Amino acid sequence: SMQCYSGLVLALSSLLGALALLQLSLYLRVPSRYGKHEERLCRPRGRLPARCAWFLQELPSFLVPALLLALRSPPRLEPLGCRLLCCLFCWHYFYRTFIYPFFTRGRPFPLQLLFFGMLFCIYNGFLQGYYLIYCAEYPNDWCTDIRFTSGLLLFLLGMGINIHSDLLLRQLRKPGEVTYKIPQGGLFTYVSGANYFGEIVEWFGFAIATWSLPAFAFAFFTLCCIGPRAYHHHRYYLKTFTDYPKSRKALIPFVF
Ligand code: NDX
Repeated sequence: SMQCYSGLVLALSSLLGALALLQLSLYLRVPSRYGKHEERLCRPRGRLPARCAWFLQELPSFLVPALLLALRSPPRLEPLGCRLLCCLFCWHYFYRTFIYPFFTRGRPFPLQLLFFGMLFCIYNGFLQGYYLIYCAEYPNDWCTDIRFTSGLLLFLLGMGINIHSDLLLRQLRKPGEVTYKIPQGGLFTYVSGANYFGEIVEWFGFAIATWSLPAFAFAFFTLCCIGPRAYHHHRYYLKTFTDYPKSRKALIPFVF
């Protein structure tokens, strides 16, 4: 049966950090090619409807930790913190897999990126789940620790911002439409990447609540993955709409 190999956790977390840096260097200058940054040349055969693509891509991030949690024998009942934190992770990906895709009005998604996205979700789902279920040690009163409570608060706040902002984006289109408009309302009043800002806050909250290397590595990865994308979205809007609000920042309200 499985047990905790701390060397494995260290190796996988370091690789995740390295991938984050690779992403940052790749995507600071050119954006990742999906959504509004996809090249026109791409053949329609190389794409899948956004619904299927997001469902398939994110499913492993829900399934892998959920299975690890369910199948661990003997079941890990103590401490409560481990199960709770693992459930938070699964909760986010339950939303991202079973709810978000069914409402999206996004363009068809490139198969090649879908493939890498899925690999990433398997990798990260395994790392976070394995660490929390087999390795993490928390005192029995972790649920009242300031790191757990403040992290959980940030997680929930970030998730709220992310879901609300994605909802505002979705409402910019009628079903079947694929055009881009200026996002309005909510945190979009302050930043072009309001949904990304929420997602980043969420995963840093998760990292603080778990106080773990794998979760900090994932929060850093998220920052390096969608941070540059927010910047490219911002540039796209400034280039496309002459009446784009001048005071709006790219990612962080009032700062950047
Ligand atoms: N999926 C995370 N790397 C990614 C997919 C791509 O969940 O090879 C990371 C995730 C993957 C990436 C994933 C991992 C790294 C990959 C990358 C591809 C290359 C890269 C694999 C897995 C890679 C190395 C080198 C390391 C191997 O038509 P449309 O689609 O543009 O429509 C959009 C619409 N919209 C508008 N509609 C009208 N008017 C406007 N002005 C509009 N602006 C946007 O709204 C969409 O339908 C929708 C949202 O669009 P957008 O562009 O704002 O968000 P999107 O990027 O699609 O993300 C959707 C949500 C969002 O909440 C975001 O926070 C979350 O998913 N997300 C996304 C990416 C990664 C991630 C979270 C994370 O790291 N935690």
